Amino acid sequence: MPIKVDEAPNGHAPSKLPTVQRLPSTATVDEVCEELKLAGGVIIERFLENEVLDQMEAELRPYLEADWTKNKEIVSEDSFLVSRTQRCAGFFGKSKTSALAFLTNKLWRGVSDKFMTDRYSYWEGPVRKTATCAPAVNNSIVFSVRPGAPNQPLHRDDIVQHYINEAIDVYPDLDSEHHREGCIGLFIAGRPSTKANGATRFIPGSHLWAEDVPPLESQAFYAEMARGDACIILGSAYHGGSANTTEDEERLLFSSFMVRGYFRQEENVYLSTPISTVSKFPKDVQKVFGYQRYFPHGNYGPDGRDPIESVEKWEEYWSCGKPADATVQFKP
Ligand SMILES: O=C(O)CCC(=O)C(=O)O
Ligand SMILES: [Fe+2]
Repeated sequence: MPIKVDEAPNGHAPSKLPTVQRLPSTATVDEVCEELKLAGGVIIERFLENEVLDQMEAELRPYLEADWTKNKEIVSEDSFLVSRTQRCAGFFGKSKTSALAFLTNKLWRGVSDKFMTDRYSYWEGPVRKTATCAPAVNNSIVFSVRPGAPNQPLHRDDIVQHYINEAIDVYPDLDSEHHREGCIGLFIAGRPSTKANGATRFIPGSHLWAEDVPPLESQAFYAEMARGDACIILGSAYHGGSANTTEDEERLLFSSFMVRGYFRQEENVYLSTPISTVSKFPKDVQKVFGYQRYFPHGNYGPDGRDPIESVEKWEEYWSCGKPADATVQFKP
């Protein structure tokens, strides 16, 4: 029997889901945070200027085109790593313009600080102490989603932090000692993002749901954006890239997440033990240092693969050399 508009087998009627707001880039940190607390996602119009986007694209296009030139189809067995999509992971290391555009943006830093700064109280002997932990960059990936790319399954990005969410009615006060969110993401449209060319879709209000509630396609809102608009989304909100049904449009999306700063090893082994030293260790020792993937989607290397495969090639990766056969034009 077809599902009526107001019914949903997961208990969240589409008509009762919150409305997603579009705010101007002059909105305050508090205004953006309020919308995120209500809907789990918000669109910010005219977030980046065309000149900055042009420069970001020029710096990153060669990396996107290199693999595409080698394999026009890029068929993926993994439905999460969508076919006909070229990704460039770690683009902050390859495009200084991009790193600074994201990480010096006061609105993004303000909002991500609000959601990701962790407050924690504990005993040290008889003394009750409180610590705060600032967020850190979780990832940076640019997606070039080509015609023919299918839907990415709806997912939460806090699966990477193995988060287990409980159902809540109202989002916690951001200055309290809560740990609701593992990460928060900023998607910037490098080209217009439409339902037809695969705009990110997400389920408004799903950031309040328990872990055992499955997402439904009928609940999704498509975050259509003009070039330069942005979408901020909580790690607990169900979302995914969508099918590109156009003949000739590329969906270009710059994406970066911030994570709670304690999702890492206590000692910064990557600074205390140079990679030139680690690369001479046996593979098993390299792995236990931290050069190994975990699932889902955790700790991938600079090319998106298991970092254990990259340790020996560290000089090649760290030089960030542009691929020699790269072209700078998008061709569908
Ligand atoms: O392609 C998109 O719009 C989003 C991609 C995404 O959510 C992911 O790869 O985790
Ligand atoms: Fe995602």
